[in-house]
Amino acid sequence: HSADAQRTDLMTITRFVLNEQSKYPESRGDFTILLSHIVLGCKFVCSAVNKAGLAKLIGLAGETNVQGEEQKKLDVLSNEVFCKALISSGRTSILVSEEDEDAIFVQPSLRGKYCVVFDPLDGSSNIDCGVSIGTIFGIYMMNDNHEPIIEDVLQPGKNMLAAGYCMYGSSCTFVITTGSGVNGFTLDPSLGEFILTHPDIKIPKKGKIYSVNEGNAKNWDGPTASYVEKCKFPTDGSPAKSLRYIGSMVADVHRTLLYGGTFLYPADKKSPNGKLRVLYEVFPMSFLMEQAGGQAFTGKERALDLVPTKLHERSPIFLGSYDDIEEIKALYAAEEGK
Ligand code: P6P
Repeated sequence: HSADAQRTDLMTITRFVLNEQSKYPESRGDFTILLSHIVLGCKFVCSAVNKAGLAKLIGLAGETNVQGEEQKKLDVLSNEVFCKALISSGRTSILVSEEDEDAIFVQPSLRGKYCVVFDPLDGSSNIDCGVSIGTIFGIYMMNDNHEPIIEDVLQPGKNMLAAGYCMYGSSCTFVITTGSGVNGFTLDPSLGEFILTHPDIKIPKKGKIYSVNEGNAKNWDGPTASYVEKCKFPTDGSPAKSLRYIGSMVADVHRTLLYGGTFLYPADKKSPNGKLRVLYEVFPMSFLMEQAGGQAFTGKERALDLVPTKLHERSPIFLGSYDDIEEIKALYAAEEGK
């Protein structure tokens, strides 16, 4: 391609998804319509997050704004935007949000064949210091056209049709899998379009980075403690690994996907199931990792094989480069064998 040709051959997320859809002639475009509503939600949240800092300056966020209206907290606002966007798409029947204790059952006139699980603004405690945060989502097909019930959402992660995240950082990056690889798009604010910037992302087979909150070290179990020890004091003469921990899952996972290595939120004595939620944090990130050639492990089993029994249940998670996760699995297997 000449530079001009590349510049004019803009692969937008809309074109990309339509190309995907054309692979399924029988498709009626429902998924494409659903995804376009998710993308719209991300564009809105991106704009709101970028203004949050300014809003703080002019007294908008958290207090009453110049019009005397109560400024909504960003995570509440994001949740409302995604719920409205998903319901109005007419392609969903059940929504599960990190912000809502109960599932949302869409009114019959707007029901569609998908269930969407999402964290509208993961890591929102980091907003005020400008650390990257993100939206995480997963999409299931309804079991069949009966009256929607909660069991339609309590499916193992391996049943997910699609998963992704949108990271609100120095740029707005949308990463998605629909089961045939992982692709990354960057928002061009001048066009208001997500442009394909990271085609067919593959995670390095091994990495030089580990990512975990070392502050929990005193509560870790044996295998986790042994793995982290090996990262810091390798016994095979290899160089020690670097620790990178942002404390915002989308940012830590995005770095792991692009640079390789591992991201861990292990179980510990205080939280036997770790901290991260199965449906809208563990499953989507595990699906992406496997599609990029990596692995995702709970300490007991492949993360996507887990069958959730409650909407907001948690699970320990070890995800990242294929070979690095093999090491962790071996440490847990040895522990089992004792
Ligand atoms: P800790 C943010 O609150 C979050 O849910 C994830 O985004 C992040 O990976 C994790 O919690 C950080 O938890 O206990 O290390 O502060």
